[in-house]
Amino acid sequence: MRNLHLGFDSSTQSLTAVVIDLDHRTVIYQHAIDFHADLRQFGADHGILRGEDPAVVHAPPLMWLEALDILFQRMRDDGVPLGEIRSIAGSGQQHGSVYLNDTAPQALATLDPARSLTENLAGIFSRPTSPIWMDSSTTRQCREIAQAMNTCGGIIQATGSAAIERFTGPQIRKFWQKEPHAYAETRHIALVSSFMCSVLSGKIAPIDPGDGAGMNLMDIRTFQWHPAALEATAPGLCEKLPPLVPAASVVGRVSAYFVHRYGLNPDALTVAWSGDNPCSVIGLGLIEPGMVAISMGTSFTYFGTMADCRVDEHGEGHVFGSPAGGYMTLNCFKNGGLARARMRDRFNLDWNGFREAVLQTPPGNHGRLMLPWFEPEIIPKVHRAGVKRLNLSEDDAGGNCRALVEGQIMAMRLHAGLMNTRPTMIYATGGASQDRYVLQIIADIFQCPVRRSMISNSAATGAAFIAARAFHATINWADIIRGFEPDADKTVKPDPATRSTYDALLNAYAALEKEALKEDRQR
Ligand code: XUL
Repeated sequence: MRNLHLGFDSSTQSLTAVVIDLDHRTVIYQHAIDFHADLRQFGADHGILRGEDPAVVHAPPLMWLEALDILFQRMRDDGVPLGEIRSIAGSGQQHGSVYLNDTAPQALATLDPARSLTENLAGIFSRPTSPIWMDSSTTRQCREIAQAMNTCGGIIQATGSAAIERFTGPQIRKFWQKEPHAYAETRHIALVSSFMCSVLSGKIAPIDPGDGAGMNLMDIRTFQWHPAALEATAPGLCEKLPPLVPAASVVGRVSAYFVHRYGLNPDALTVAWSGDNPCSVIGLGLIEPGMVAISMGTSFTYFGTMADCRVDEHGEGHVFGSPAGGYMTLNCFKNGGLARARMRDRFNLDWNGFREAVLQTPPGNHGRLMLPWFEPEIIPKVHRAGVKRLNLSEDDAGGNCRALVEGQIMAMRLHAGLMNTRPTMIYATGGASQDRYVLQIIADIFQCPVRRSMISNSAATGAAFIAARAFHATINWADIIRGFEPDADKTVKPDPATRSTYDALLNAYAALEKEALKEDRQR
């Protein structure tokens, strides 16, 4: 039997599977189901449901289940040796929560392989939709939780993050306040990650410290539920949450449903899932403290590992448990990939056209600037969406496209937060990292070499590494990930001639941002 391990990534817009062969250090298969293209019947637009209130952003969990069935079917049709997979883990979009009633454990344990997952599990939800990380409708609940936590050292010291709108605790509090009956009917609250793991395992699955830290509910030092934070959030919460377990813990064996329906090995282990950012830390090989990555997916994130728990008292950055042990820090920018797509569409371009537009203007864009806030932003905290321009006409395609890309990267440098020291190497991943010109802009703005990771699905690949690590408990992390990254020279070096241009532009950007934030607070 081969040494195969499967990692999933249940992200905002797609569900991806990556299968690795640990003996041969190769990714033998990867495939994604795109929710927008393949699962329109669930009514979501690019994987998300919007309410009348633009701050409310949910997703239908049944869509994720249907995607899981389709993906397994696809793997089987593509000849993936599913019977030789030894362990399965996964990555989930962080913070999103799934609400289950008391029929869930029995339904999960007795899945009928003759019916689809959506048919089997349609009745287990006490809330039909799941608030996800793009939801920013819980400002009031954040304030209440932060206030209640002031008596015990503050929410940042306790949980590693300020009370943040998209984090699970404030979302749970809002649910309890607005829909107390549905909250009372909720027997189990899962994260996207632990929900998907529950389905694979046939039982309610635990939460790991990587994803648990994104809830405003976990003690960031002990990796246990924080009693005061639970109390500040909603009554009876402790009984509704699953246990927290160390990263890469074995949960059990794969549910018989997947054995009978798709031919998985009944002995295949299921392993606790984590958040997409913690999984990317592993997928990118950031196991040494000080390594930094920029991930450019739906959101843009700036993250890296650190040995000790240092929290950001300004409340912008977050500290999560790293699956490799120790900690990771994370800054999340909501106006990432979707903002790029909006700008591309605004000028009717494809990605080649977008690149050509950017390259029409030189680094620094002759001082033309944009604050790319198509959506309310997470860092810096912007309540009301609105793109701001300086020296830039709305119709100037080249100027706007470059100003967007430069603005997104300058925001990362400006808010590097906890990772305040200048990085010595940045690993880039996610869709936009395919473009060399984007890497050059990152290298120039940070004046630091940038390497595009050749691991194309870093979160799903990280999850496959986590699965392998759980199976081979005696192999250390360095030995699990060694050899997967081809070592061709793909480092993009900064152009020193751009240093002063970008230093000046960054000052102008910071001033523009300060002014816009003042205005946002006044509105
Ligand atoms: C991280 C965050 C996003 C999601 C995207 O805090 O909100 O990066 O994890 O899937």
